[in-house]
Amino acid sequence: MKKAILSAAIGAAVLGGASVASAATLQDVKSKGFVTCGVSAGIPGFSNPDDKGEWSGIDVDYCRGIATAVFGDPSKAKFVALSSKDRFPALQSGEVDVLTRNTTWTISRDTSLGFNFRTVNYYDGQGFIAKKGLNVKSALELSGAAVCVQTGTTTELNLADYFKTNNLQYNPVVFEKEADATSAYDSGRCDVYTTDQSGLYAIRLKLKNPDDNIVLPEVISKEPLGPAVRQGDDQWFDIVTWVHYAMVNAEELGITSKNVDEQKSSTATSALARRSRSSVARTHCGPRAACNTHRRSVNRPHPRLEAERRLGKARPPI
Ligand SMILES: N[C@@H](CCC(=O)N[C@@H](CS)C(=O)NCC(=O)O)C(=O)O
Repeated sequence: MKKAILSAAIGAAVLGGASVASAATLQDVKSKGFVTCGVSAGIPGFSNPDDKGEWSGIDVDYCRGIATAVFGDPSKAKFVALSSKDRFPALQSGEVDVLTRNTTWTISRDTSLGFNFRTVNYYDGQGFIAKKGLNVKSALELSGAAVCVQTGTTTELNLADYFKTNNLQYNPVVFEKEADATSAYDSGRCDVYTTDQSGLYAIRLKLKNPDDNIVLPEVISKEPLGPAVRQGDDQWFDIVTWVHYAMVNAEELGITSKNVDEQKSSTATSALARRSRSSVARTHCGPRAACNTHRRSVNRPHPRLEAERRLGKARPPI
């Protein structure tokens, strides 16, 4: 993992002068010797344990990124599998230090539940999966359907809105655990299953006959997913936020776990110089003219950073 920039991220956050009271999570994490992240129990691509209990996925990588920022060691990340319903109490109570779990950034979670979100790492949207044998081509043909859905989600609320708006009847079959919802759908207890589209494709992999199932074309909601922390701990919030940006920037600069040490020991200091040696630059800068065009764009302020500078803080999506 991108140790150099992740260490720089935490350095900046700590030197930023956070008060002792607001440093609670970092101190707790340091005293116990690992960071605890709340993740989904098994959504391939986000967080999924293999037969040996080894986790993988983007949410797992985020947690390892935070562990690297704090300890310089990605193995100091521990994962707690949380159902949709359990994830918020787990963060509120301190059972986990951060939710790096496919969780939609909403106004109520950001305000009344007492959490802070600042970055989106996956733009999702809710959809439906159906058995091909049902011969349904559109969600608008689902009137009267039994719909498997997981409780404690935005999914449940969007489902009600969508069917009401379109004057359709439905029977919700509600589960607390994703595994139970998936097997109920697979065994034919529901006609369709609804969740974020990413989740539908992940769940399809777990079905007995994945190819017998089709994801319908409608995307009925906007689900910006991102990490969440408890309100009231600015220092920890900054660390989690800048782990995100460090990883985005590393990707833009072509810094990977394989070349980070080489990049770190280099005498060149500017992002421009780093980029010119990165694989991104080598791929894109063949002829000199093309490189020059590329470099001019690198010298301009990044639109996102420029917008954030003007706003003072990134605005959450509505
Ligand atoms: N993005 C929605 C839904 C997220 C969600 O929890 N999806 C389910 C279905 S894919 C899930 O991840 N379940 C995994 C689990 O409970 O372990 C939300 O934040 O409410």
